[in-house]
Amino acid sequence: MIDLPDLAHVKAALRAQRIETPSWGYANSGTRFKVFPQAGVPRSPEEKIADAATVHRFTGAAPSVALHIPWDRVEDYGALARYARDLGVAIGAINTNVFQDNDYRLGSVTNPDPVIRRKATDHLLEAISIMDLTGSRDLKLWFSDGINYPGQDDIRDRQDRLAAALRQTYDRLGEDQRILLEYKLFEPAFYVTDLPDWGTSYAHCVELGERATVCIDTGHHAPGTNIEFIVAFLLRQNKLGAFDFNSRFYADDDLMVGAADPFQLFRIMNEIVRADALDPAYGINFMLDQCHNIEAKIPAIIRSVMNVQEATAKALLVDRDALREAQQEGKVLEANAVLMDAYNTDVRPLLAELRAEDGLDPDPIAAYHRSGYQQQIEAERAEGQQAGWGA
Ligand code: RM4
Ligand code: MN
Repeated sequence: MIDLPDLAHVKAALRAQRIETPSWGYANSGTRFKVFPQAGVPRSPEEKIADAATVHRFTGAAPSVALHIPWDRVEDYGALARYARDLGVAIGAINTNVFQDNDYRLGSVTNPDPVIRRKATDHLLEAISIMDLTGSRDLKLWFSDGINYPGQDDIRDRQDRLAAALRQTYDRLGEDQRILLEYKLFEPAFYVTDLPDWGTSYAHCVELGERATVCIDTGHHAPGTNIEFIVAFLLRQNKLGAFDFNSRFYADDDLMVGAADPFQLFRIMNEIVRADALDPAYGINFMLDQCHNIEAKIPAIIRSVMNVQEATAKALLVDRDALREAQQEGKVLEANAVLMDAYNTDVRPLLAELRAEDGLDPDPIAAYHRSGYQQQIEAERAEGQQAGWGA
């Protein structure tokens, strides 16, 4: 008989868990074929923050919201941060955007034209100024830079240009600020992407220094990539800074985390628990980076937070002593069974109990639907321009 880990310990770990939601997840989104607008979608950064605060109100686990510049550009960032604080959430990572300007056809920080490289780097520096005003710790960098045809540009020169822009950005960071460097295999570039994988991101982070760490977007790999290996490796090197959680069946699908492959999410969280890296004090930012193209947005984000909690609870239930013993003794099937026992445990009653103990509704989605918030935003936000990828 396997001893289950002490439940008080499991509950304490789950209570401490924090998941950051993305402002753009509340806005309209779609594919290149069609964006289907939804009633009640925010028209401003403030309304996105209000929705994020609502997710936090029902889950108790999502106390920060990531912004995306320029989609969330405002006159007064200090006021925006105060607005968020009054609603019970903090401004999280600042995401930069050097992929939507006409100037970036041949790249942003890796563009062959130094004037365009300057403009792109200035945007990254501007994002740090916004962090100064909002109190954000994390600067998230994702570059769509790359080339489509062999010979189009010099692969190595582009690495030099990337390194130079990252250096300038890193040197501008305040003491408590850091860079989260994201990578993505392909799209929009189809031949070379300048930051295609975790190894490239890791190497640039090592070159930059302690305050540069890798961000793993779970949708940014080749099919079949073993993401938990990347997690384990980066944790061992102290270079895992963040996740952009989502799930995918094919490419960068940006579906709800844990929807396409809940077992993969469990395997990832298992490495996190193995490294004792769950607590916010460890410094990993567990963010969502998702788009809800056809499903209702706020319930989808609540669902996503719950999916991460469920995978985490299962990872916390792994009997570490039994696992280690089986591993040491080379008992392959027994070791695998320890993991599967935890994965196959229904943790929903445990999470419901935890929420009830904390004064939350045990069923956050049902509570959201009962709350009237959706009807309220649909009425209040009937007029005006809904937020989307361009605003
Ligand atoms: C990019 C990347 C970034 C996110 C934007 C919206 O593909 O994943 O993390 O900020 O999308
Ligand atoms: Mn991402």
